[in-house]
Amino acid sequence: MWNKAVESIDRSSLEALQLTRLKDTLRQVYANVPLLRERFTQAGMTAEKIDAMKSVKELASFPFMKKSDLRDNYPFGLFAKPMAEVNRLHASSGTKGKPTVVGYTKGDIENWAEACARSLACGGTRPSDVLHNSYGYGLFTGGLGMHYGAERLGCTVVPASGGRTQQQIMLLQDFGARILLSTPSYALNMAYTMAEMKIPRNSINLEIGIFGAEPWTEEMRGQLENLLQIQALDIYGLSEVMGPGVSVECIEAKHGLHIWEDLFIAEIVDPVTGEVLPDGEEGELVFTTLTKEAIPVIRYRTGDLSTLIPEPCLCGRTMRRMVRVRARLDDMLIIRGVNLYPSEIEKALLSMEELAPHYQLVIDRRKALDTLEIQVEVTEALIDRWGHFEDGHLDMTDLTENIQKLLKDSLGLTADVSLLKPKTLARSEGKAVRVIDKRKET
Ligand code: DLL
Repeated sequence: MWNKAVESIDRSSLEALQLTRLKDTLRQVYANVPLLRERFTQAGMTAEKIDAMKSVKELASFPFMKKSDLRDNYPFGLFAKPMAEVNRLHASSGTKGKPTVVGYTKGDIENWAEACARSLACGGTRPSDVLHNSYGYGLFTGGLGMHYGAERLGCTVVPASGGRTQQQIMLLQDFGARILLSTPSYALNMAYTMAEMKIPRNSINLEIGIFGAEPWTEEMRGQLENLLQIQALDIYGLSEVMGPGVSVECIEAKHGLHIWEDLFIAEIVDPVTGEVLPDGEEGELVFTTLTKEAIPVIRYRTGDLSTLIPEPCLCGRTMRRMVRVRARLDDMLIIRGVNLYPSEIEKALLSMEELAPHYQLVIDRRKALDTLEIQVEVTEALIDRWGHFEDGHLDMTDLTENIQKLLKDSLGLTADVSLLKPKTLARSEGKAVRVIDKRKET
């Protein structure tokens, strides 16, 4: 463990630490962020009540924050520190309008590096490792956030960022990285590019991939572990709360992501009513930051679906875990009355050996009904076995019907399926675009 005293802290000491830090954060926000002071006051939360708080559970009486609060107060309206103390800005580009902007003081950058160093170590990274960082460098928090963490841990960092995949593979061979950081979809792109370049596996030294920044499934983990012959671990975070390093799987158990609860309080709430749900129930993840100075967030609704796991982990860390994020609430599809998330379709598609893990979901509207077309590539092996697409030799009717039957049986979903030749769909260089919603284009 990178910081054993904290990572294996007993729960009552942790709660005492959380309470002290929570009260400090609430006081800072109350004093310096007019919008939140007004909301606290409306909810009956005065400075005296904050001082008198006896348990972190009392956090449940505070109002939520949402992404729209950051957008509506663009760019710096929710900052709790003057710009002279803000050392760095990051932003995440939303699909519409202005991005959400976050700021970091010197202290925030220190704590973030600490959380990322801890996360990397938790995922099996050692100080002596060469670490290849393919998260994008720039306004996105992935590249720089993990970079500082890896340097803090003592690694030799290769700041590759996304793109120029063939060159990245050459660097993997030449510099001998043991650790790869990237989105799962970019790791998949790298794996396929390596196969196309006929790179022998023993010419690269990779052993571990720490993947996140987008939803992915256990089935995708299986694919990545097979293709790259590595252990693939899940890391989670979001810029509004800090960036990468909010939670991560441990290499020992690879089951649930440890949340750094000395830095963040996690709650799971009912997405509709906002009611706090008990551990073990699935709902929307909500985070409160405990050390952030430039832009602390109180009960920030992530829009991500997960479940908290309270049971102790075999790795010895006492911090609660969260189940891998199943989906973003915003990504829910409603197709002819069936509600489902892209990850459920991914799971079904990846269970068929004839299909490659490259797919896209196209949603449209015909005669007032939403339709879904699943475009998915078949494997090279299938083409080799059966002949060529272009020659019209390949009769895919059976396969298409099998996929449709699987989707109907497992998800109750009726969808059009288009089988594509290998390498038809654009490959991801960062966060994959899985859903094309044509309804929004008109
Ligand atoms: O994606 C931070 C990050 C960078 C995390 C690198 C992990 C690794 P944002 O761009 O603000 O920040 O996007 C945050 O991405 O609310 C989730 O919906 C999604 N997300 C992040 N990590 C995971 C994950 C970064 N491991 C949004 N599994 C979050 C599923 C994830 N979804």
